[in-house]
Amino acid sequence: MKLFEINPPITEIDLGDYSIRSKEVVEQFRSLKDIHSIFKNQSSYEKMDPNQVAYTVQYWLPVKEGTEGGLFWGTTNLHPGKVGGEYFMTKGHFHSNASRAEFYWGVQSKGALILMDENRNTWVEEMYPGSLHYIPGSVAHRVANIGDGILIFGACWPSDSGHDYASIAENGFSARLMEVDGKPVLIKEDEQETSFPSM
Ligand code: PAN
Ligand code: ZN
Repeated sequence: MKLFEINPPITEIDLGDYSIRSKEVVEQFRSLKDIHSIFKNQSSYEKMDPNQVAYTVQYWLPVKEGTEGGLFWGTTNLHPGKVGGEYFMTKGHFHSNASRAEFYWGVQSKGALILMDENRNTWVEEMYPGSLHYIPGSVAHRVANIGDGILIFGACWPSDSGHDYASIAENGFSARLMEVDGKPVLIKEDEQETSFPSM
């Protein structure tokens, strides 16, 4: 007698590299030229290949963007590199729906999660395979690759979070993660120099 059917899941992740296999997956590609204005040293950027990959993201969006109560899932592959001593990093954003929180976790290689609250206090959490990060609402988040290989991290956030990139494009974070004597150091922005070229 057949009591119930066991269906295959509609989505799978590879437990090695966290790549997602799903019908609803959306791929995003960011080259250096797409994100160059987030870096301090534009003259160093001018000497680099603008088409080199900075990061790719796979988004699994099982519900429509903006749905209350739903969840989204993402895997980011952030390439290693530096622009004038500043590590390759994601654009970074606040959530438009400010109360919405997020989980990040490290999958491969070494990273730094740069967090900034609404009062522009900035701090950093180390990322490594197995590190787990709770990003509260109203906290901007960006990740820098401080290792030698491709940094992979996972993310899960509410489907009605939205992404506010404009505030970061306009005002940046209040500190930058730079390599100094071979080590990552968080350097506060000079308050006079907080304006960024718009993206
Ligand atoms: C992540 C990010 C992803 C890329 O899924 O969207 O890592 O970073 P940027 O969006 O800052 O370019 C997330 O935080 N979602 O909310
Ligand atoms: Zn987010």
